[in-house]
Amino acid sequence: MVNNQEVASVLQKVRQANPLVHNITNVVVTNFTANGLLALGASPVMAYAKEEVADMAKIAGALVLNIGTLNPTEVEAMIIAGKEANEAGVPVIFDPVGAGATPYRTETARNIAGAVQVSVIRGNAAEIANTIGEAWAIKGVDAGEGSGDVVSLAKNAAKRLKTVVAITGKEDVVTDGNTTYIIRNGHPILTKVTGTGCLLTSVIGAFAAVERDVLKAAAAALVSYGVAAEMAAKKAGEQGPGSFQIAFLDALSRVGADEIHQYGRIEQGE
Ligand code: ATP
Ligand code: TZP
Ligand code: MG
Ligand code: MG
Repeated sequence: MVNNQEVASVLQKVRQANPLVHNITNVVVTNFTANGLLALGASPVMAYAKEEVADMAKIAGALVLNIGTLNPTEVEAMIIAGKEANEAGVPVIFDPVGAGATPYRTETARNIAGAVQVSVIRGNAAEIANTIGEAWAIKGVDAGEGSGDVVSLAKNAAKRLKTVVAITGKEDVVTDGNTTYIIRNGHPILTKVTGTGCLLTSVIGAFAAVERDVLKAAAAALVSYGVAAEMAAKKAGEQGPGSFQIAFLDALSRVGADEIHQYGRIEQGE
């Protein structure tokens, strides 16, 4: 059972180990992702060329693949990096941004999930559903509401892909197909800043780099991230998304055991 104590301990391990996180991500979120990882206490690197991704992936603590602004050259590099990470035992975290929005994205998400053994896949409900070949309207009204269907979707995806699945939204669900956690942290203003999902995927990478129990790592990342967002919203949420974004980077660098114990809301699901 992952509780706040364990969350705080994995967070502390991230800060102590300063893990190298290799990101192949989208052009929208690159700077925010690097700054977010630095604030948290990880060491980000972005490397995209197919000539170097294998060498970078194998020395990293985690590899993050994000198809937000995909193109064929980048997808090729992602698969090269992913296979090398698998060889080297480096956890691969996958964010199938926009799967279901266009056939190319959907097909690419499925291809990556098939070619690379992914440790954690994180997305909204529609992205996860479309990655496993289930129809789920992207931005469908059901996607972010309740947790019943989302829990079965997450478990189903975890079993199909043999991986840990994190579906985020108002509530986050994370499961390995057998054990499931529901996390009720975060703040709606996160949806007004682009890249907060993408940065979260990379933060899961930082946690997976220091904790071999991937489900525990992902759950700890979700709680820590959500609590940091609450701290930032309290401080600057009233001023708007711009001030919140800056306050959020600060909060990622400050969130610690005290705040996790006070605000962490993780419980085991069915
Ligand atoms: P989407 O494209 O659906 O917005 P995303 O990739 O941006 O997806 P989110 O699901 O928005 O990712 O998750 C990013 C962070 O925002 C997570 O920590 C999640 O818990 C949080 N979050 C999203 N919506 C809410 C909400 N309504 N209330 C609280 N936290 C939220
Ligand atoms: N367009 C392509 S990728 C991207 C946009 C706006 C960023 C998406 O970031 P997130 O974290 O899913 O909100
Ligand atoms: Mg969002
Ligand atoms: Mg996203």
